[in-house]
Amino acid sequence: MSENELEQLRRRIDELNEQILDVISERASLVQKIGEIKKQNGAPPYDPIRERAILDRIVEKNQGPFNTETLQHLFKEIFKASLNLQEDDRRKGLLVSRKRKLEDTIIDINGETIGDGKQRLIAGPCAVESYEQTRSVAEQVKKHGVKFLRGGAFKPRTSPYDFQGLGVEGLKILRQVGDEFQLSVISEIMSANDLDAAEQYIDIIQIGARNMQNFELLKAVGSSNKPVLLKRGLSATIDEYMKAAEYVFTSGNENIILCERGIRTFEKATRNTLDISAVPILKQETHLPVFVDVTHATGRRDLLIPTARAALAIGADGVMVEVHPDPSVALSDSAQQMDFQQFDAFIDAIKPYGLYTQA
Ligand SMILES: [Mn+2]
Repeated sequence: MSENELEQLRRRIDELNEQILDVISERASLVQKIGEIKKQNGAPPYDPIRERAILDRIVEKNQGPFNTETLQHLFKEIFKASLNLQEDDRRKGLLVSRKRKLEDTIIDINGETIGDGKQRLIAGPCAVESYEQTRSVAEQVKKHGVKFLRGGAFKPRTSPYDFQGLGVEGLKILRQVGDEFQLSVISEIMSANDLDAAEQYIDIIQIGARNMQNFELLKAVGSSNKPVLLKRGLSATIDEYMKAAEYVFTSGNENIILCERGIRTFEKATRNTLDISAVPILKQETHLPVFVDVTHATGRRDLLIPTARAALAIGADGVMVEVHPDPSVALSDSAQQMDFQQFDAFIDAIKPYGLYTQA
């Protein structure tokens, strides 16, 4: 074979590569168009029966030199890449996506706003244990110009033998104390059966990490007119988290606050691993406000100040922490709740980092 002939063959290969590029690009555009039509018809992007038929046709037409397996593999890769394009398009299509709404969602709760650039605090005991306990925490929260009081009434506990919360009685206590101190109150529900009571007594309904993919519950709170604070699941990816929020949104409730609360990793130095980069990612990918629950993310009192500062610095719309009059005897999360003195120091330490409070 002469040098000249080799050059010629190589030029031909270059031409063919360009043709292959043109052809697979055209194919990809067609797949995108098909994806659009399927979306309008509510059909799933992946159609295994059609894919099998296409592969069979290719095998039939094959005259070598590739064997069937190699050819099928090559085409499967092209199919996969095209399908990924459709998935990307669908993700951009989520109603919670920034691509669908450029402006930030701002949520008005009794005249206080969340998501408008002011960085807020939600504070309160892990669990509502009694009227006196909740009232004493509310007094501290109020003292610091914080407007949102949290408190668990239905507690999702790892062990069934642990304190399960006061239930509806706890919600009533929160309401009473909230009214007394003009605070908006937030509490978790774990079942759609408790939605009526929640709507009656609280201002923001929390969906906990363990229920992030409880789709029936998401749909139920999606039909409520109360704002929802949706915590990220223990092992949820950002994509899964966004889709969970989409359930609430498409059920009719657009007032959703996202809350990063740490994810499960191999690390044992903290209770969970705070995924701090999730905050700017969620702010970019969605138009929803994003909070950081530093108490559950770390499980460590000594890390509350640095992680809260990090959350504010990275652009979170707010921080959530737990405060208890006497954490050592708290019925839940006693290792990470702050006492009142620690809460004073916490507020002083994070105020210079942008925390918004009212005099
Ligand atoms: Mn807790």
